[in-house]
Amino acid sequence: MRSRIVVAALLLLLPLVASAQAGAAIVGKPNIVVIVADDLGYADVLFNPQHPKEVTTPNLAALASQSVVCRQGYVSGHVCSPTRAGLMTGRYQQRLGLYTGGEAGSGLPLSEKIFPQFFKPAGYATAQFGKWHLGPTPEWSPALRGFDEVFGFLGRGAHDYFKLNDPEDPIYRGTKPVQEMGYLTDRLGDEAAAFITRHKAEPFLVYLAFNAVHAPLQAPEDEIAKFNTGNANRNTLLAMGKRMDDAIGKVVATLKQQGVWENTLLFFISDNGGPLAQGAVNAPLRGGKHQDYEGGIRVPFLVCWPAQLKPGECQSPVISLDILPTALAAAGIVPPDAKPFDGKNILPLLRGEPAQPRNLFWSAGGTEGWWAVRSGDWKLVAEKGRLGLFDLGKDVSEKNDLSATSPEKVAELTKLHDGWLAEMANPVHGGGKRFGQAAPGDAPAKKKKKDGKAAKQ
Ligand SMILES: [Ca+2]
Repeated sequence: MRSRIVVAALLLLLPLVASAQAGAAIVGKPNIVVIVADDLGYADVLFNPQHPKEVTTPNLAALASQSVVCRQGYVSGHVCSPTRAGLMTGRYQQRLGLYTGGEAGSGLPLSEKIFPQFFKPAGYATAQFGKWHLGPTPEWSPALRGFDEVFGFLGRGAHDYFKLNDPEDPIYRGTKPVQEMGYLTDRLGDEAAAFITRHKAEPFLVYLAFNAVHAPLQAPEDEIAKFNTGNANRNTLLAMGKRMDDAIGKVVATLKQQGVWENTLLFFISDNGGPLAQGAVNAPLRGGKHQDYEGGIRVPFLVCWPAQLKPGECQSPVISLDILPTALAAAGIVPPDAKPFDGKNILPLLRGEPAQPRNLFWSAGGTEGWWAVRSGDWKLVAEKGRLGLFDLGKDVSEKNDLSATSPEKVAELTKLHDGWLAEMANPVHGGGKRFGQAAPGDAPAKKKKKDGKAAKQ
């Protein structure tokens, strides 16, 4: 009888032992902070040596000096929403049929396991601040998809920076619309900093997705007055960037003040290139947002982990899809039943190990007509069927189209892209995967007789 009692007592204690062990395992796990700027120009940060002189981002410059600066950091989409779908899943968003902003913005399928859902079971406190753009209505809320705390907006890609209590486009805390005051960029920084302060004693995941510097061009007047470029749009854009830089400075300062800076793995990217029409500068890259030239898909990209990564530069291609697998590797989390990531753990690369060959792919689907592939330094880019071939090692600005002189390279890269595209799902909003293709499932075009009437089939 006594032994039975002892066994029963031990069984009762087992969960406590298990939870204590889990608690012990959690100690030392890095905090993960993912900061996403919106539509930020490649050269509109001080840590790009080719920035125009009027750019003012001192906090990002200080962060870069403590980071690995990824000079060939890409995103998986040339507009907001597709990139975010890829970031949240670590997989090409095209695998879900999400090629365009309209497709991804209509809703990242709820069946997909996303970033916070990998971290929450490992004991992380999770929070999302700012722009979601992966589903327009509350059933798509990040608060229902693994984020413990949410402060931000759902609807479209943009939000007014001053009207924070518009019932037509609410700011949500969790799933509830709230009445707010202030400048949205400031508020997002404040909220992220407050979350970090509250959760400093446990590992946390913060996804801070600024809508800055996306349209509408709005900034406090006193901030705009600090810029005098001769271009009113650019003055406002720079003021928006400065305000975001201030908010990032506040988050970094809070991590330091709370004693968690050393063991925080922080990523900073823009979701796509800067829109030239709004005065963004992507030098020395060609093009901008909405394009698969480098200016649309190569972005400011920092990775900072003071305890583990020596500051410096990475000259090998990396992509936003790598962020989730890298964060999981850093946290020692093995995804139990995940679909295979397209992204890779880039910690070895960031520590200076040699890069492994990899190919990167982009596609905005048939409706927009852009696609691209990068293999080594070669890049093939297509706009509505018009091909351009570039050697990025010699021509980062994509000025010299080599497609006429290197047709074999065009064929090789086209084949690579075709192979990749064949693995991707059909666009959820219909149409072909590639410009000029018929919509999948469409009846084949009817053959016409010589007199122009449709033949019976
Ligand atoms: Ca964007």
